[in-house]
Amino acid sequence: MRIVIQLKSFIQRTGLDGAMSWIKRLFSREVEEEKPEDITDIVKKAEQGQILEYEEAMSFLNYLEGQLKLEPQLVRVKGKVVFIGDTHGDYISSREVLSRFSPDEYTLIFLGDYVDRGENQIENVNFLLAKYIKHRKKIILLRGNHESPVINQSYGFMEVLYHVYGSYWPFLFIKYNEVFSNLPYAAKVNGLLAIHGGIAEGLKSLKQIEKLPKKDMIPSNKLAFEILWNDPSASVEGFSENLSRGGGTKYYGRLPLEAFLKENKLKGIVRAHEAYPDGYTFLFEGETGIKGMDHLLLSIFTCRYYGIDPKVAIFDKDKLEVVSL
Ligand SMILES: [Mn+2]
Repeated sequence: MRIVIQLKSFIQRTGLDGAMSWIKRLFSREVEEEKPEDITDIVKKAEQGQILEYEEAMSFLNYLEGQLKLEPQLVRVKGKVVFIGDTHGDYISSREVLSRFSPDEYTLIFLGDYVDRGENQIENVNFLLAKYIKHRKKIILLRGNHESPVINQSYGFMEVLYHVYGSYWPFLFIKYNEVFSNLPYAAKVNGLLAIHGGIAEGLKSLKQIEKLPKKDMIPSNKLAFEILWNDPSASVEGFSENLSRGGGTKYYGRLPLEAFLKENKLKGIVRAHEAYPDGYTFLFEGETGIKGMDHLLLSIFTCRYYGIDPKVAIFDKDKLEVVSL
């Protein structure tokens, strides 16, 4: 409305030609303002493991937030994949994954928990986010339970931001968590479902995952919360409260997992979230039709900070192989 009034007074004062050149100037200015910032150099820095300046980190994260908002909550993948478990600031393992498994050949599905605990949390998460920007569709970063401000305020990440960015830390803490709250919850590849913790009580169909809200920071959605937190257990039948983790987290047994797989025509589930001594474990013996996987569930861990030999799983068509990193 304001523009219309200004335009009328321009036409009265300068005639139509003057008004037209004013409109052109107005539009060229608006186009210029909306032009996205060139973050190529920032992405390169992040890829090389260099710590970003505050302004650079903000541009990087704003760009990522815009992109991740558009990702579906359940990503569908085809072809050869590598599953990578928790990395928790283990920048060495993340680099090793990218140097051994080229995104030109494999889709790399990271199962969440990029920050907290480890020595290089900012380097690790920025490196993975930079690779996500560079190899769109071939690097999938799922959300873990540590991609939440409720958790990463207490397990290291918030403190690291404070040490590196001083008084600017709160802005980055919020921005990182806004980015995290837009990460997808699951990926489906050739009959396998990749997800950080596992199935949730009340989760019957993949459609429910697709419909989970974006930007749920805590998350407050019950299904989303359990997907990120729950653990499998051979000693429970259905679901039972997980007293060692607490806070409403649960164990899920064979029966609900079998029902979920059958309902959704899935062969099995690949998840992370637990640090097994060998870096992986199979649970719930059963027929999957996949060579190398005679159990319904694989749990994988890819962080070397627990005295663990980090593992990844390579999955190609009907064959799965767990290898040391
Ligand atoms: Mn976890």
